[in-house]
Amino acid sequence: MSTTEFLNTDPFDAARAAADYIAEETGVDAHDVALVLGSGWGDAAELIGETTATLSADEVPGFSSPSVVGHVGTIRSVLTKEGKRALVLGARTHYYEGKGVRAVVHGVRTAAAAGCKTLVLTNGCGGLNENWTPGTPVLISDHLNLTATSPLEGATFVDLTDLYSPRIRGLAREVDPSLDEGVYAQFTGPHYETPAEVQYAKRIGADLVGMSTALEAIAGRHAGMEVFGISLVTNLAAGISPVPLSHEEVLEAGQAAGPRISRLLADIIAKL
Ligand code: 8IG
Repeated sequence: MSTTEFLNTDPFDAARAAADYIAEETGVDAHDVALVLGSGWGDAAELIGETTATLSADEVPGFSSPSVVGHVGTIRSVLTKEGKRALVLGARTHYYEGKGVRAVVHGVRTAAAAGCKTLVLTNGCGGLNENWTPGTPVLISDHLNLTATSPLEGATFVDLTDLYSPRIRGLAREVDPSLDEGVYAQFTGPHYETPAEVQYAKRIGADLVGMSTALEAIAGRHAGMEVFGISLVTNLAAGISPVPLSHEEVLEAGQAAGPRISRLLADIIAKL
């Protein structure tokens, strides 16, 4: 499906086509839970279960290869110990890629069309709380959509109260009671914020700043899925730390967090 074809197709028909392709190729008629892997979370799905099928994202209708190096462009079907089918989307389309909001939420709509009742959104982001050293996972309690757009079109008045499932956040805290929560602000990117923008975000209630998740969460709620979001703070947001963080430190912190966030994700999914 070309970009033009995709844009001329009803987004839910496009999602149906992708879901049918996934069912055919994985041999799994219906998946239960979808997992979107963001920066730093690429290896975190390894403990969830046994991968039974791996598709290259660009072979699935409406998907395209990720433009960010380090983002994994695969769609996997994973069988958990509990017998649940997880659809692991390693390829997220970001708003800053300029492919439009429909492309951004195509994976989420495909997951819903594939039968998923639960949507787990992960991301790497900047933190506004100085206690959150790079490598700290934080539960998303709510969001500020600063993209000035919506994945919903027309008079689609969807309620977003409790968008980030209090039930699943509770399960996550059963796994790790030390987990903090925060409000995630989605900026469009691809540039990072200025220190003034970070202060603005702080004053309007943000704890985390990133370039994904909010639009996907809205589409997930609209599609009827229970949404869970978890961020990996990979850096302090611009101007929060007196010393500019070195990219090396950030990568190291992300690496060091690997085993913890992998275990965490697998344990949360086991409890769903
Ligand atoms: I990793 O500091 C990562 N992604 N907007 N700001 C925004 N996105 C991010 C940041 C950050 N760090």
